[in-house]
Amino acid sequence: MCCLFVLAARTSTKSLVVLALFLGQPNHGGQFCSEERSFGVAVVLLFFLIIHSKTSSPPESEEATGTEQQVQQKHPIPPKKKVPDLIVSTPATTPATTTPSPPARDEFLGPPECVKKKLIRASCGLVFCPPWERCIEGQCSCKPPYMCPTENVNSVCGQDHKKYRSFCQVMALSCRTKKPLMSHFGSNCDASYSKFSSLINGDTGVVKVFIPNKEQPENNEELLVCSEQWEMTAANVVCREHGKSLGAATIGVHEEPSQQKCVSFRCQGYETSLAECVISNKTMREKVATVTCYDASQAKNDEQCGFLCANTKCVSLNQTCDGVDDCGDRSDEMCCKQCRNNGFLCKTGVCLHKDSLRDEQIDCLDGEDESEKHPTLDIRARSAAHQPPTKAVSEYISPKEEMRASRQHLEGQLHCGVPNMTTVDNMNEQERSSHRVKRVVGGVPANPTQIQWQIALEEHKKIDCGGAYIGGCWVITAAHCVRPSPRAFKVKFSLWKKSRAQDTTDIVPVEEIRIHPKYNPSSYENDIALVKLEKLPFKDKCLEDNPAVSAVCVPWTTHLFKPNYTCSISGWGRTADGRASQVLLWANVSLIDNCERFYGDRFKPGMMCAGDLQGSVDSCQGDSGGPLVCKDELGVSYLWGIVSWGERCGQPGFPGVYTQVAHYFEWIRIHTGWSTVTRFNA
Ligand SMILES: [Ca+2]
Ligand SMILES: [Ca+2]
Repeated sequence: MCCLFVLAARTSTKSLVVLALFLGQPNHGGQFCSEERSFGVAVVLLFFLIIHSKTSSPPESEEATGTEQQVQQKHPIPPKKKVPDLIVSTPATTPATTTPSPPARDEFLGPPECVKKKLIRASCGLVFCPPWERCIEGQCSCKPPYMCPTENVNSVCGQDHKKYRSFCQVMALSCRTKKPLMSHFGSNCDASYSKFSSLINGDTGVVKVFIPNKEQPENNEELLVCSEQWEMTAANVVCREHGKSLGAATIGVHEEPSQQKCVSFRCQGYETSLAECVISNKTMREKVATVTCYDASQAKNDEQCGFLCANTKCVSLNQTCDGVDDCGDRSDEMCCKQCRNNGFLCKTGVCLHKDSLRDEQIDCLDGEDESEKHPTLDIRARSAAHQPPTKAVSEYISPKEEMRASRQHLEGQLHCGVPNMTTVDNMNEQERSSHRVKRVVGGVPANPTQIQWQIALEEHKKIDCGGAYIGGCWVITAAHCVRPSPRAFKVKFSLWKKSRAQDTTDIVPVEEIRIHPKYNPSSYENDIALVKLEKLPFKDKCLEDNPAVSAVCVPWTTHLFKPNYTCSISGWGRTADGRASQVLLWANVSLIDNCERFYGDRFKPGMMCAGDLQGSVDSCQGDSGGPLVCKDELGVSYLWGIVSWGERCGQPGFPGVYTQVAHYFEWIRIHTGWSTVTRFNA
């Protein structure tokens, strides 16, 4: 299949003329249409002339239809098929007018179509898995314990009197057996040492814990739980520890006439025992925490229940969307429009506990909870948490450091999405004299080393397609740009002028081309291909270190960026005068949802739209296969789309269509391996 070129022009009257033309017809044998190309160029010019003549007067609808027909004749229209429903979850959108029965309308919880999906803690399209789990097909799954990091970790004693290397390792084992295993941090674990235990008083509901003192076993302590920080999250954990799978029903306060020694627990919700939570602030109090565990017989039917958790537990409506895991499976926090009680709303609609803000762990997919625009609530508490658990006075037992180390270890495996700014700045300096580049929206020349993941795909000495470098030996492009003959292709890194290499340009031969097995050249479904680069001689890498080349991150979830988000596209897009741009161009585009409204059933799952509904040339810049890149809240760039096809772009109602990269995450991961494609949930 050959060549979708997107052509764009900007006329003096600001009418924007754009054509998407297929040069030649789709074919099956992977033949490339070099002969049709000159004919195609003539057609391009002809179309340009037709359209250009119409831009001087306001277009009438009949004329527009005529143009559409002409264009569509060039566009292969697949046979009419029933379009499968596109799965687009947009918790941020307003609920449909027909609201299903419960849950009742609430200004915090919703929308209902999200609630119906029964999303939980393990729904890793929306949240992160803990370090001992990885995300497979949208669900967190237990990892083998050996995959836990081994540096900067503290040993842990298990309830089985065995010593384990790290918190992560114990949790990975617990994850598989679904039974509590952790007792306490320490290395003296044999049977002569006591273990962590907890007790719920059958009459009062008062929670008592026994915490081994790893330094001085003679100072082992029996303590109550202080009521100040006592929340449902921790109450659920202690009930689960005692065999109540649905956790706690209520929490409360018990007052004693005299002061008692107590500690506070802060849990995340995934724990199988209070031993795995942060234990802090040993103090004296008259008021202590109580719990009553949830009995399955307490279950109410749908009408009586304020909110029915995914695990069938019933909680009240005002327990939803407050950042506290009341359900025990987090299902009460997954579909929110706003958060109660100072919870923090991620753009994915998940409410976080207020303590998750600026705690140095990314909790929102886009990192917004760690963005500098949010002030830290308690800087002192944070710096105390930085110290090793043994030295911290208040948090005397805490897996937080371990969690942080594990996440850092995992997330530090891959560097992507952050260009090398030194290179950009240096090159800018060099180019400043000859090219004064104004950074405005809309197809402006890039700086020579600005878009460091952009590649040019050269086929038989001709560049018709772009692509994106995702790290290792891998490049992603559109399936319609390639055919399975690696020798015909070369990948050009850090190319700026299309026809002339710059100092930083690297040209790498291709070893293999993997086209998506379900790519359909007539409908452009699954228009994605992986290009595997040839290794350097006697080396285990495919390109020499190049400060002007950086990998872009591969998004692992379709929830990372929402409609209307501004992203950028780049390529050597052609202009209406038929000539390709000599230098790499870039432009801003917005993500557009419900693209069926523009393209009907030609818009398929795995496709995505972007552009400008007002009709701007921006959406058409860039060659096929080129990257559409979105930046998250921490400045990390993700390859969100691949330029695939478009029609009459630049006119209202015809946004550019892109391959939605996140939709193909599993396919990409299987071919390239975890370490190439993702920092998170791996
Ligand atoms: Ca809640
Ligand atoms: Ca956080």
